[in-house]
Amino acid sequence: MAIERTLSIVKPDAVAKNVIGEIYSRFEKAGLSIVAAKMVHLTQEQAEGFYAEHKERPFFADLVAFMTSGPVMIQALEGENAIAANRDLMGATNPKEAAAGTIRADFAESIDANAVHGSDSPASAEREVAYFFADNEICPRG
Ligand code: RTP
Ligand code: MG
Repeated sequence: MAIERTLSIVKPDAVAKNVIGEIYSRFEKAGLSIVAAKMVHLTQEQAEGFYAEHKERPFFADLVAFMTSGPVMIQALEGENAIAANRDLMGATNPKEAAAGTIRADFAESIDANAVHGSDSPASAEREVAYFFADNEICPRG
């Protein structure tokens, strides 16, 4: 299995609920290591650029408004199959459809306030990690 990196964000709803540590614990218990982290209150420009792939979607304005509504915790995770492993931990986009025991089932309120972001492919992981972290801000394990 491949060691990968993926970009994870604890979204404003989960930061406000004070569950950053509980979410980090799930990453670590699943064998994912935090190799970079920072807390940021995203600007509109940062959020729009990050979610640029969705800019024609009807929910884009709401998504950007939500992602700039409070601070987020941004981390790069590293481990075996990290991209899919993180998506498994997160659960479905809509928390009503998220499997029991997933982060979104346990902490998310709605499809908008859905607790976490995770890269969805190797290409998006590479772009998203580089969007928030310079090479010298990442501390690889191993
Ligand atoms: P994310 O990018 O945040 O990890 O979420 P995701 O891959 O599970 O979902 P994605 O399709 O990339 O959508 C990004 C975020 O936009 C909001 N969304 N709203 N109202 C809607 O139909 C709708 N669809 C998506 C969600 O907050 C989702 O996390
Ligand atoms: Mg996505």
